[in-house]
Amino acid sequence: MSMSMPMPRAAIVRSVPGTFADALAMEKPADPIDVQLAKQQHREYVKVLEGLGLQVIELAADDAFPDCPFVEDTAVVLGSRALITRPGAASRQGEEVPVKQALERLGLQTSQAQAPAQIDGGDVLFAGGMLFVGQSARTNVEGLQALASAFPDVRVVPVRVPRSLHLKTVLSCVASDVLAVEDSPEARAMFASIQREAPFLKSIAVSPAGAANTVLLGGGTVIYPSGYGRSFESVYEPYADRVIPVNISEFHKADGGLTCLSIFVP
Ligand code: CIR
Repeated sequence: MSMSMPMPRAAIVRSVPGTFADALAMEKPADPIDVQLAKQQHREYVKVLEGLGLQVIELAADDAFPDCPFVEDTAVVLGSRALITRPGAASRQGEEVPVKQALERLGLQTSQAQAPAQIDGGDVLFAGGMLFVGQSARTNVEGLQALASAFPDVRVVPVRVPRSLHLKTVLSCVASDVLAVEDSPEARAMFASIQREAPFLKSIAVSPAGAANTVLLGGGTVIYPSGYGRSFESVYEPYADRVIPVNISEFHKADGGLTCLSIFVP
């Protein structure tokens, strides 16, 4: 059983644009993205969040930004403050504008990462009271410093991400002191450097690649990505009070996990 945290009050999501098949991908998917199916999967994810009692703020899609549903990358929220990021992919810079407005409408105090900082929210994991920040192709040391300035009271720890897109591509929280960690040498090394700072954090090994990106919400609720040909209920149930699968196969094709699709506001 998990130590329960409160449910966030709101989630910001962004609809799937008609251009979503052009979203960035490290490897071109064998099966092209089915945009209609992506829209349907996104609607189902939104329904799950609404079913949990969250206010869902759905920003309009913008065809000029094929990656815009991956809102997580555009802001990092902690308490009543948000750092608006400067996304690491040039084609994504600008996605943060409506997200900033939405966060301010919700009453958050925002600050903005400035060039040469680059930071994607997918590289930021809040665990054990610290902010772990992937140093990846998308997030540089200036990005990490922007985060540290936005949250001066929180310890900020760099974690090297040699191959994956983001830190949270391969690990995420399933409980306040438990991380799901992809069963790969890269992910294990990343978790080891996290554990050096936070020895009280435990891990559970999850495969295949991509399956370790879960969303932890209040009341010990874990949403996990299904569509990997197996179910993870039995893996997560010992740590969670409620486990909900959501199939996001079309987002995986563009290197997106479940966490990418929302920003939670306490
Ligand atoms: C990108 O390459 O930026 C998008 N296709 C995927 C972003 C995934 N975001 C995330 O993991 N937070």
